[in-house]
Amino acid sequence: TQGKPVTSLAAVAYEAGKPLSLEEITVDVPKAHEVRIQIKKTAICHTDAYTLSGADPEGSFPCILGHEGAGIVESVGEGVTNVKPGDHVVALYTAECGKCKFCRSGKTNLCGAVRATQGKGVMPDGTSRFKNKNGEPLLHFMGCSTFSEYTVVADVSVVAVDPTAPLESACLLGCGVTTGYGAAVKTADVQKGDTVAIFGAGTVGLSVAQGAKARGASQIILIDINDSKKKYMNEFGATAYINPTKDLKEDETIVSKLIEMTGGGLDFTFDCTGNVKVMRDALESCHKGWGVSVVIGVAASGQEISTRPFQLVTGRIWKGSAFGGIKGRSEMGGLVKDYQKGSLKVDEFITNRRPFVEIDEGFRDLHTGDSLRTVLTF
Ligand code: NAD
Ligand code: AHE
Ligand code: ZN
Repeated sequence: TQGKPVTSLAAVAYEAGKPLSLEEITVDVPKAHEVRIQIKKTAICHTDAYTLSGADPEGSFPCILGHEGAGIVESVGEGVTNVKPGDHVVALYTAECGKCKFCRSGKTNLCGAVRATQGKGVMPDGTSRFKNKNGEPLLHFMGCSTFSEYTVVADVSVVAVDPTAPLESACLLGCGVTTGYGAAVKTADVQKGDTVAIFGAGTVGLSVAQGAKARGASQIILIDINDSKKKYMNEFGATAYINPTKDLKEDETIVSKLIEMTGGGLDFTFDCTGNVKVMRDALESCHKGWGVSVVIGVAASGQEISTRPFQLVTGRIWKGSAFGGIKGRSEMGGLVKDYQKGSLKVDEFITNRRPFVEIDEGFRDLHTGDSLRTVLTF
């Protein structure tokens, strides 16, 4: 197949809010500094559902969604040196070129190399490698497009991983697990004895919990409005669970309850819901003087956060985290090693396994609230 377009089963999102279309598409050859991957496993992250719903201001259609995927390099374009055909790889929606202002800063995992074209759904040369049977181009998504058996990504957007690690586990490191774990251990840098509250007990929130536990947090409080999430709390190290729609007394708010439970507020809080009202509660339940609230959740187009500036004047810090602050190409190998030696839980997030053609059911799994990750197999 090297050097030729390939036919690929894909789930095409033609329009926001419309069902995905399972069809055969054509995936072009990788150009210079591009890599064609045969995706073996892809999971569905809440962000895929968010963009499909039409809530993402960057969502452009028709496109091929999916950004939590792992597979095998099928072919590479000219000038690619970081991976070769046969390598087991994870696609990275946060690229790492190592050369741009962001990469060189040492201050962030964000990379400027391909982000502008990535946001427009095209490869760095401004064109797409996907087309449907009618020859119409289909857009890429988050630089990954893992809802296609074959995809093309920029070389800076892919990392090779130990081939002995199962690809179904590696794929979860492409977003949810890494995002939450990294937000706790890197962005927040939780320390032994710290108190932590996590709003939203999905894969991202529970991964924050496991990061906080790894750091020796003294209290890890999970907040979710869906009680089917409570059963996961012990597995990932949470010490308490609150459903604010049921577990509060009449004169309590989630903020007052958390402040009371922690003798003044949390050292760290995390929003893993994408709800801007929840983001405010997360900030306001931080301890005066030093509490840090980390926004991870992705809010719909037009939504804005607000609080009284006095909350910040009195020492609370509002910050955000993308991909857990993790630099994908430099740090993925370490996460895979942690997984292999048993110190990073990954498989525990796989609650459903399905063939790729059941992708619609996979989205339904996500919306029932009972599942964590559905892994789809090509
Ligand atoms: P998920 O759907 O699996 O989990 C979200 C959880 O939040 C669910 O359990 C849901 O019941 C709960 N929830 C919803 N509204 C709530 C509320 N008002 N109060 C408390 N809990 C509430 O999603 P996920 O895949 O874990 O992703 C979580 C969020 O993080 C999403 O917004 C996603 O888009 C975002 N995300 C961001 C990054 C990043 O790098 N910043 C990466 C991955 C995901
Ligand atoms: N496109 C949206 C924002 C989407 C967003 O915030 N994405 C997260 C990753 S979610 C993964 O599941 C992120 O890391 N963003 C940083 C980046 O560079 O995209 C919008 O509002 O325009
Ligand atoms: Zn994601």
